[in-house]
Amino acid sequence: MLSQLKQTILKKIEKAKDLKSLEDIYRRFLGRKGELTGVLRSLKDLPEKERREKGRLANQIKQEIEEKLKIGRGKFQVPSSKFQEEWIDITAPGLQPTVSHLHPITQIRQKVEEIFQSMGFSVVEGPEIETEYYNFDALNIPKEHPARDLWDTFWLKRDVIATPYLIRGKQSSRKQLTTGLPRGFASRNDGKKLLLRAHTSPVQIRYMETHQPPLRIIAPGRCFRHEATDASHDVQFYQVEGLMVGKDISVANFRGILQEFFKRFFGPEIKMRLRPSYFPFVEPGFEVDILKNQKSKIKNQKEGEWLELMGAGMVHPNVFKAVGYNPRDWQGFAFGMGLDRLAMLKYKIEDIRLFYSGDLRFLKQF
Ligand code: FA5
Repeated sequence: MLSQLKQTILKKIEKAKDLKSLEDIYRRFLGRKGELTGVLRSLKDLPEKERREKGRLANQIKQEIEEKLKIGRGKFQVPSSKFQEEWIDITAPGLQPTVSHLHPITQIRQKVEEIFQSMGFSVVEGPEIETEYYNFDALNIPKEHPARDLWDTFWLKRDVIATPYLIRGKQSSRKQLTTGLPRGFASRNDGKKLLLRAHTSPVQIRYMETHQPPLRIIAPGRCFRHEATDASHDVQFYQVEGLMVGKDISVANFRGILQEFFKRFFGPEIKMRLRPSYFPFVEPGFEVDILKNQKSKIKNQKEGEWLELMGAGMVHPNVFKAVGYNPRDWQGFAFGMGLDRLAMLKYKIEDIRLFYSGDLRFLKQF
């Protein structure tokens, strides 16, 4: 009778489809009023010999059934992998959040600012949306001047300048130049056409209009040009304008300051050269090239080749006249350095377009 009961229970366990049916089986046979429990309870009324034999058998069956129920429950319970997935070790150390970092061009700009600030230059900023006057006319590039082609840019339809005109002092404390116009508007919108500035040279004009010499500033910022892109040219890029005006500032001062800058930026091995060149807003004008001793990775550039880094020269008398300075009293130098090219030389980057690709595999290397 006992072994029959055992078979019945085992069959039911085998056929059970869920946890609930297993619990029903348990309650029906092993619960307080269960059939097997009843058998076990009735043992006490049997003679001793029979009680011992039946008792052992009934307990064995009980154990076996409990074991099978346990296995059965395991089958229907949530899979263990799911448990592992959802399991949280609250004692584990926290995950380090990903910390973003500055774009390589920003890092280069900060380094450049730091070096020039240590040489007494203030850092100023001008608007990216400029008027034709500041980008061209005031820089001695009147309409129809062929040099306008060199700085072909994007012309705008709307008559709004939304970029704030800021100046930063030696300690990098930002303050806005007093323009007489609400914050965010350039100091002079003379009704001429608007454009995206092709160079940072307009900041020279804006600064000199509101300050008296002697002065030394740098003006980093974004520039735009309507030209075909290649490995060293893009339609947007960064420049740092430099301007130093005084009673007797000469090309020798320019050379000395630049040499010091390059030495601190690249290291003592750096070689630079000045080449005569033409810009309407300087006289004489030159271009500055850099030679790196190390093997260059710039596309199409063989080892030991020069890379043009900046245009420069002595400020043209007409520029001084445009801002109300007497050219007989003052002289100075100005330069416009390509920040992207500086970064390319520093990090040995072969293509300027990588800076603007937004490719994290590239950007995470800096
Ligand atoms: C100028 O823009 C003059 N404003 C520089 C200047 C300032 C001359 C003050 C005299 C006095 P240029 O067009 O050569 O000059 O540009 C200067 C530098 O900007 C170049 O040497 C180069 O490093 C960088 N540059 C110019 N065009 C691009 C471009 N499309 N992509 C990346 N960098 C450029």
